[in-house]
Amino acid sequence: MYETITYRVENGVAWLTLNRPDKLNAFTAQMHKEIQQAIKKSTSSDVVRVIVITGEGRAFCSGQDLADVDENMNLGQILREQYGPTMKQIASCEKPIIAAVNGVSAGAGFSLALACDFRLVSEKASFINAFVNIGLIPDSGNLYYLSRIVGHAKALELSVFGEKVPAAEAEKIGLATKVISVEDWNEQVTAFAENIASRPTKAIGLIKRYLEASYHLSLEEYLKEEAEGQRIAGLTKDYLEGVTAFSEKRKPQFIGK
Ligand code: T3D
Repeated sequence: MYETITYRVENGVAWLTLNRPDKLNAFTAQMHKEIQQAIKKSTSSDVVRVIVITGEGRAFCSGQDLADVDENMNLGQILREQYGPTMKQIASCEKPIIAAVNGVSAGAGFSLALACDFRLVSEKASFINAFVNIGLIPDSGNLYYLSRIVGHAKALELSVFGEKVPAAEAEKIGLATKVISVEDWNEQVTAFAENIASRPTKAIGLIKRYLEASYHLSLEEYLKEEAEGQRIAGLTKDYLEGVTAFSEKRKPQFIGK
């Protein structure tokens, strides 16, 4: 069904793997379509409670396939028609999304990792804000997320120099949620994803929504929105289970509804 990604669901986790290893999983128009389809499918699924995006082979994603640029399109059009919709879909997805950064993550591949909610980083992975190395500006929401994650000064430095940030440095500056050794990679990524899948999915979606909203609203507007969010969370089965489990002094069994 897919040409440029693979997709499978196991134990509440949707595994979306970018699958163009010969090109270090560079983005093509087709890959954007397939990522968008897979996220849409995961969002509407009753069983998926977390999405993991990772890469096949030695890379996470090397950004735009530099051989797949249609010369009749300007770069703004490519961003508007391909990257923008992918990034917006990740941002608005009310299920948590983990970037399992298995190898190099460059250009828009870096932006993809930044747009996700968590970044699990292999000790052999690295990040490169490569845009400037070919005379472009960081795109696909890169500066928007990068400055929020590492701060203005570091975001500027990484973007102007376009140098490799190894995993250990990524952890130090807050880019990596966690750095994982190569030997423990599969086991620890799966354990992290399944841990998140066992949490109250609706509440996590609302946390994502309101954290993002907090950047754009006045406190007054925000508190109004937040009250609506809590009203919705208070109607979930997981809220009832959380409160019941607390009073019964046991661990809650959340079902994501
Ligand atoms: O449409 C638009 O342009 C607007 C949107 C822009 C968004 C962007 O993402 S712009 C930034 C695009 N990405 C880059 O500039 C990164 C290019 N790649 C690299 O700098 C390096 O490949 C890496 C640092 C990522 C990895 O280096 P290394 O030495 O480990 O691997 P390599 O030998 O350079 O690459 C291995 C193969 O993958 C090679 O193919 P070959 O020679 O074995 O047939 C290389 O050409 C291919 N490859 C790597 N990145 C891309 C790519 N092919 C197409 N597009 C790529 N982005």
